[in-house]
Amino acid sequence: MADTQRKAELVRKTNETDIKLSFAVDGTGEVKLETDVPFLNHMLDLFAKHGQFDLNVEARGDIDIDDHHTVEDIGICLGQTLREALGDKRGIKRYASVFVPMDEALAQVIIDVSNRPHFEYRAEYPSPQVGSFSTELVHEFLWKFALEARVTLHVIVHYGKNTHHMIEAVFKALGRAVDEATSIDPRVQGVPSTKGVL
Ligand SMILES: [Mn+2]
Repeated sequence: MADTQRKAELVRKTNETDIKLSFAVDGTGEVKLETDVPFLNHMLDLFAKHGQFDLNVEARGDIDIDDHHTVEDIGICLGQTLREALGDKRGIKRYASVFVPMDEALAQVIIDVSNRPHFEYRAEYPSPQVGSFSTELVHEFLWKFALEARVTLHVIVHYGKNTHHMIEAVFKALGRAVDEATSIDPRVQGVPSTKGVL
């Protein structure tokens, strides 16, 4: 698999953040996360472990303001590396719909690796914060990821009581959905689109 492993890396530096990120779709869940946002580290760890991705993120950001730019820009970088890693998308399944429970919480992620960026989000959390992390940043991360990966992404949190659990279920479901949609289906000849291109 070593020669054909689908992976990408990038360095992105702005006045707000400084990010180095490498992402392997065909990984084994090997994760190294050094960002200034501990809750996001926890969520990215779940995403990569449950998607069997390799993910290495080094991110410094202007968290003296708040976590917003750092979370947003990591979403951008992850989306860009996913898109680059997939190349012409030959042979992929393209679609996935995944439910993941986390105790009392249930999340669903539906993805189409479509080259058509679109994001739908239905989630209402009982708490606006998890520790020092603002739950509104989950939306920020996911929609920038969808935009840059150029995927159609629908994220629904059906129910839950514990905000930490609800967001965990989202990131686990995202990992499993990206894994399934990007997996190679031997029945797929070429690119899975009637247009012939994705
Ligand atoms: Mn947890």
